[in-house]
Amino acid sequence: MSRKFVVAGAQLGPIARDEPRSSAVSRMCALMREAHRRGAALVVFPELALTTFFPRWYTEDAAEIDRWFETAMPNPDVQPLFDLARDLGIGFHLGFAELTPEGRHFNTAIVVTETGEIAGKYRKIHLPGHRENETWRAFQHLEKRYFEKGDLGFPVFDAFGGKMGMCICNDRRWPETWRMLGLGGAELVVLGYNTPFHYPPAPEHDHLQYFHNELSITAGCYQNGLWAVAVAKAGHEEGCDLIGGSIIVAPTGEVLARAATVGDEVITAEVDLDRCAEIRANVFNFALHREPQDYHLITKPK
Ligand code: CDT
Repeated sequence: MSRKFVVAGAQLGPIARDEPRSSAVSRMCALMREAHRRGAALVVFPELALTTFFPRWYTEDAAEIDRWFETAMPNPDVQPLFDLARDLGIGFHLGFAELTPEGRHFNTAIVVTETGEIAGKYRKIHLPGHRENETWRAFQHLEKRYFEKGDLGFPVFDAFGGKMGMCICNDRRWPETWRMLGLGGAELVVLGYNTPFHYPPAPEHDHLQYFHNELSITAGCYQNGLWAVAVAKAGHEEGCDLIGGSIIVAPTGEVLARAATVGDEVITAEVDLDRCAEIRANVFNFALHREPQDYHLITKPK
């Protein structure tokens, strides 16, 4: 496969609490068709793309929570997306809540090839928010309650003619995420996010949400010489405003495409994986310039 191809980000607008998965999947199919019409080989959907962002509600009822999770992937609700992708010959990235046969809960993402195979899987490592009901907040952010920390590390895998990696939402704010992916050789990182505009512990930063999103992703790309497609679930969802700002970023840190709305929207750009070398063979030539013997604090247990 050519190392030069079009990628698409398929931003989703809000998903209502009572919106069935079939509706979310049919919206994603429409976006996938549009991505294909624009020549994309790969289309990236957001974090937890099949449902509303349920960690905003507290419950002690395990059954109530488990209904947001997928026990198999694909499953009958999601099969139309897999079928359409294979018919069109397009790959995709999908974020979803995963409930394993052992009863473990993860915030998960997969990359599916144009032939319908799952080429890579990632389980979110940096889980933000809190465990208990904090009633002073305008809304909850209970990822620490409902998910276990991912147990797959930061895998880098072969797909779309290059090396790919994933991270999920809060992971993108951590330089360690990008460095692990960069050291693993990733050339294209795909990620989804659900980022509320309002951050209850530090509301004085609310106006910086879009800036911090781009700052984190563009720095991660530049400092590791890799491409990224970062895609939001956006808009006014169940009383909570989620930022949009989905972007496609080059290894130079330049933003090549940016969503203009907070609704369902496709963005595209041409990716040339060989351009990673512009950075990796030069300013961030890891073999030549990294000094890990002086970085011991980074890996010291907390
Ligand atoms: N989904 C997710 O990880 N969201 C967080 C919100 C801020 S922390 C409560 C993020 O980093 O965008």
